[in-house]
Amino acid sequence: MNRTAFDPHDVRGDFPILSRRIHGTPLVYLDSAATSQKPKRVLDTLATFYETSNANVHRAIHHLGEEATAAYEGAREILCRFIGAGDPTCCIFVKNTTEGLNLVANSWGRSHLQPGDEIVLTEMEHHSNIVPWQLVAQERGAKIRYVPITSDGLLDMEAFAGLLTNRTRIVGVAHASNVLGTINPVAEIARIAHDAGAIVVADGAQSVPHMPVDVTTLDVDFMAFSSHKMCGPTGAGMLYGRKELLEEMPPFLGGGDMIERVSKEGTTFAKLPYKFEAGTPDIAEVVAMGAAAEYLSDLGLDVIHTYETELVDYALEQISTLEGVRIFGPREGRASLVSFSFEKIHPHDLSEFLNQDSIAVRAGHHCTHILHDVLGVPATTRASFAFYNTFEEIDLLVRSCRKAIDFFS
Ligand code: 7TS
Repeated sequence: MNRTAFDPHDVRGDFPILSRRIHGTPLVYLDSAATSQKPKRVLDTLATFYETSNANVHRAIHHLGEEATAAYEGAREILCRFIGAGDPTCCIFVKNTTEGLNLVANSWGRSHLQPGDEIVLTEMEHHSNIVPWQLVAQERGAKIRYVPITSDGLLDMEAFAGLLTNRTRIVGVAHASNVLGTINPVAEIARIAHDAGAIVVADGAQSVPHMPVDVTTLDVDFMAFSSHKMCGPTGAGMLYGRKELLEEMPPFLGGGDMIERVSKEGTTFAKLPYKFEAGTPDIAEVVAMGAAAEYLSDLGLDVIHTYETELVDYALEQISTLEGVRIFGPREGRASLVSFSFEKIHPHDLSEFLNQDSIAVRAGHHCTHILHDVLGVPATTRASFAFYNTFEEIDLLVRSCRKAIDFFS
């Protein structure tokens, strides 16, 4: 295999946690889809903010208040560029992908859905792009339809087109599946959905950290993603929304910072993006999320994507040599994770076994019950990669799986 020039050893030193040994063995962290590790630049940004600039935002006239506000708004501009949004006022800080998707369901969904309207989701959605829609559908009397997946783990695009009706209001789709690794053709989905008069809500949790994502080219109406999966801290995330939609949407949460004027008679709301940012935000985390986006941009999202594609191709090749393994998802064009199972080993037993070799993977349903029902397995084992992972770590994973197969047979 002809590999790219990117060398993960050049960046591993940026991540203090990667030099940990657990029970005397070097850590092999293969759970970045759950949460990524954080480089020193992000950790330093958090500490420096608290050590030098800590103050609340958008209120104090004093020097620290101005510095904190500038850092917070600076992060919004960095992230706006990072996802090609064009207009920072369309970029709303939330606490994670889940909150971003709940914002859309509660604000746009509750104010637009009528009884008999339809929401189209896919069978591979994470619960955070299902449950908020189920809640609002129940309240508004709307119906949910699910786009089936093919045996290769791709969306059945013909079935998708067939599910759209003149009652379809919303299409919700994961840009990249956290279990199958499938990268869905979001631009094509948006074109078809828009032709049918529906809006598109994309879940970018597993795509934004790993590949160049441009919301303008994809032409989505909303996209949510989390800081903690893109080398940033927990507690921060972003919802991008199309301006015309955000402007006419009612607020999601009410409180300080999101108002223009409050009187006994009622309240008028602040302009975008503040209408959707009630209360004191996760200021330091947002600032450090900006540092994470800059760190990834400096490495190059195209470089990251190319390298991670090589990693996942190698992982697929090696894992497929294991006796009795079933691998889920497409063989090509996928995000950097592999979910697999063995008929005779429970995924929890396997992950416990791997843990003894200091290898961290995730086992379970990965918040995708509907997908696991369709796949016909209660749980899978998932190894998920980031650019700081190495080919040698995949060899260690496969070697440890082989030991587990011997042990459990
Ligand atoms: N959407 C997808 C596709 C995800 O993978 C996740 C988290 C979420 C949404 C929710 O993100 P949060 O930051 O709001 O929690 N996925 C996983 C996972 O696969 N393992 O742990 C969390």
